[in-house]
Amino acid sequence: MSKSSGDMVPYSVRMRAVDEDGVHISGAEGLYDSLSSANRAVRQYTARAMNHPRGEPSKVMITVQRLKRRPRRANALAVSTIECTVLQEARAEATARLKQQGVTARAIASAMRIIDSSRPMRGAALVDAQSGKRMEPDRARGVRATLMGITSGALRSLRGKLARRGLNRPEVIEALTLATKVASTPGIMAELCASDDPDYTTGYVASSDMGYVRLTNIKPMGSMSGGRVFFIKPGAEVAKIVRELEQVPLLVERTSGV
Ligand code: WAQ
Ligand code: MG
Repeated sequence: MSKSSGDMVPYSVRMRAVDEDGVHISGAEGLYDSLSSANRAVRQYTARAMNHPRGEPSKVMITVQRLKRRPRRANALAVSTIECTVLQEARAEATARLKQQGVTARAIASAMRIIDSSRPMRGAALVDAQSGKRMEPDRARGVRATLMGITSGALRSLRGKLARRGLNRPEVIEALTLATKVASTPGIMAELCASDDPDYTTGYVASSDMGYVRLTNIKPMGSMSGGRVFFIKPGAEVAKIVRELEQVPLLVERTSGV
């Protein structure tokens, strides 16, 4: 969980756990406005890494880093949920919404293959929204969206709103924070996500225009597959998108509707 407030230059705290083969088990991060809150986050993230449905980690890495610049600020995307009873329905809903954003059928098909892969990437694939071509420089790793968090005030407000819908969970808050950063990145048109956790079958599609649209049953229960695809505008400068995602911190400071 991430917390920060005021105008202080915050700390980024990041956690990553891997198994003995170096395969990803879990990760989390946030921005914190003091060393004491960063320290609390370190303890929470460590506990999470040790108790994860993907398995027991053989290595847990925690990074605490003071940022050199103040984060960019954004309002959280609005949250909605489409209850789908079967995978085909969830995929059809995702497809319809991505098409509305201008993503072609070919690019959507390419993205579905990525999220169905049984050995998930650490990061996201960048897929050209027109041609469906993979654009990220490292196709095994993908691109990591990082240096993001939510202010303590926005977090309180968001938890209240999510709780009224039974959605006050770290998975939702963290994915919404990430999706908000991704949607606010120039050159990115939309996102598709399915968790890589075998017992987490809800995913989402998102953009600044449609908000954060949750889709239940986007993957089969028990599946180790999952992934993220960021659809990029044809002709967008890939290096610039990667720099923004990896190096420019973003703080969610206000919530929208849930
Ligand atoms: N940047 C880019 N890609 C990432 C990042 C990141 N920081 N973190 C994870 N990914 C990719 C990677 O390929 C993972 O395998 C995949 O996304 C899924 O990550 O509203 O839990 O952390 O109920 O398993 C969404 C629904 C849950 C939440 C998403 O994703 C809700 C989730 P996970
Ligand atoms: Mg996961």
